Amino acid sequence: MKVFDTPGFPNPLRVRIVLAEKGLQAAIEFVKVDLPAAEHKQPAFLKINPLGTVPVLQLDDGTYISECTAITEYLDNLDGNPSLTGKTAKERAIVHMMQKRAESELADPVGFYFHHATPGLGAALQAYKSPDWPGREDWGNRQRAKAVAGMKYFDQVLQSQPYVAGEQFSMADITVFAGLVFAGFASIDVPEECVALTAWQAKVAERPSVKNPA
Ligand code: GTS
Repeated sequence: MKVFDTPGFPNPLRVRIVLAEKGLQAAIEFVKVDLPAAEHKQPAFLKINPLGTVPVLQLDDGTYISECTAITEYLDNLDGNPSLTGKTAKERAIVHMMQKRAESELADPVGFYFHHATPGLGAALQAYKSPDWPGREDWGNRQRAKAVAGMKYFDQVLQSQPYVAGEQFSMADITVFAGLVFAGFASIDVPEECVALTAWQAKVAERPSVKNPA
């Protein structure tokens, strides 16, 4: 299998943590995509993912799978022993619920803020990400506030359970963790009062898959 991505970037990190969690590092050939140069917005890449985002997984039969959630589902179920996406119907529902919240309330708003209210990754990419429009920066700054509210929400969740979706580490933890990595990159601090979130972040950072992602 191949993964098209940009090492060190937050969504690629999500899949690289999954690969390490599942012990699949050796099964993957990585193909580097030059994100700041907007390589992922050019026709060659749009053929493999029309939405122009990384990461993308290519299966050995040539099938392309984009979206971290879908890639994680595939990789987690390859061995018939899903450990990151839930086993029972209830577990799967809760993991997916929290995973969606991790994207919509934290990771996505951080990205929107970064690309709309800051210089982002420079001119080549910003031309695709955030062409000028009235109110763009104001909207971006409101996304920053949304991301901080998301941090407070996850802090509240983690006050009463060890992981984002309950008792076990899951795909939802990986998404919140990557969202916080992105927030750090975008200089959005975790509020000091979010003690549970900060403690959880330190605990997750110690996982072998997070210390040594694929
Ligand atoms: N929902 C997508 C997923 O789950 O894969 C989001 C992927 C995404 O936004 N990836 C970013 C990207 O390709 C890379 S990163 O910033 O997360 O590292 N952005 C490029 C773009 O132009 O949207």
